[in-house]
Amino acid sequence: MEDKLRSLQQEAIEKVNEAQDLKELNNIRVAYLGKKGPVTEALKGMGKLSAEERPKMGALANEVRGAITETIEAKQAVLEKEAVEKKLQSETIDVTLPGRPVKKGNHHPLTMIVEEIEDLFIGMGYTVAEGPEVEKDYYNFEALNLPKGHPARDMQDSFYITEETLLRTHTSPVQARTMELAKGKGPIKIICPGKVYRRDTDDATHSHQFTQIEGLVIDENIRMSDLKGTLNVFAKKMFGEDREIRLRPSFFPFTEPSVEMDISCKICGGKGCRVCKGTGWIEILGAGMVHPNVLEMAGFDSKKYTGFAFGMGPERIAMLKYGIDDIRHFYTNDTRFVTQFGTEE
Ligand code: 2NL
Repeated sequence: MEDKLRSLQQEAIEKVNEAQDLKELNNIRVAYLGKKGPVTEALKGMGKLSAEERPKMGALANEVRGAITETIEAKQAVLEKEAVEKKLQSETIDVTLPGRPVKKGNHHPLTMIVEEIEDLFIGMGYTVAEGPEVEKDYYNFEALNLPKGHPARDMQDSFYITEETLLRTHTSPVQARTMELAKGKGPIKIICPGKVYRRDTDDATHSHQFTQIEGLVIDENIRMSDLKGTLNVFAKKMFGEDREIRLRPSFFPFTEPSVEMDISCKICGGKGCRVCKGTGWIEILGAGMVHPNVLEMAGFDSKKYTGFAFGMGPERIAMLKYGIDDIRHFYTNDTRFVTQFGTEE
């Protein structure tokens, strides 16, 4: 029995020393020291021994058990340390590695143009006003000197929802609402950006939904020269200090007199080219002095107050500024198009 216990001890210690991981070590512990293991079995068989041998063998069995346990504990400490080190190694983060690039989004070119125009007018003391896209016939047409039956409000050109409501065809109703809220008291100095809708067949230069920016100034003694000065500042800030402007007579139902503003063509310097269709000038916006009927309908005394208004299409301005040849690019959401214009976040 003594030999058996000694060889068990040696065998167990050898196996413990060869153990590769904690799981294997635990298996060895169960195999040698567990309830059904050989050491326990040997202790159970002590009953058969003589009275002198029993304490000797008992002490030996305890010594063997103690030696195996000690070796297992020592090995366990080593393996645990190894396991922690291995984990630390595998989870190490190399902070010197270059990061994965984060794809930055960028503003839509139309948003950029609209914000640029807004900022320009905010800089001249205007505030931004917004209003509903589903609009009353009254604010979209009637209040703007376009009574029922007027040719410019042809049913064919607008998206009517009911007889009295439609998708706004311009942002002017925002201005009509602002004037009404002012209850006949100036000044008003606003810029109105937003989506508008027309029943048009989409092609390179037409869209059934597009953007408009209109401006309105009402006060005592507002004159045509104020309009011209304002538009001149706008044109130069937007298109370059070397641009010239010219005003041509035009017609809008809500302004009298009405004008259209051109800027000198940057491409050819005024000599005439494809972009300006040989004229040396490019049309940018429409404007005029607010029609007395429009002022009166909104509750302003047209003898005391005068005003000017202007309207432009940001798509057209973006197309000119960035050389875009098809208005549909703005709405097809192709990121190859959108990402070409600056990289603001
Ligand atoms: C254009 C021309 C224009 C206006 C818009 C306006 C608004 C009120 C009163 C008077 Cl409430 N006028 N807006 C005036 C002249 C021209 O737009 O070609 N837009 C793209």
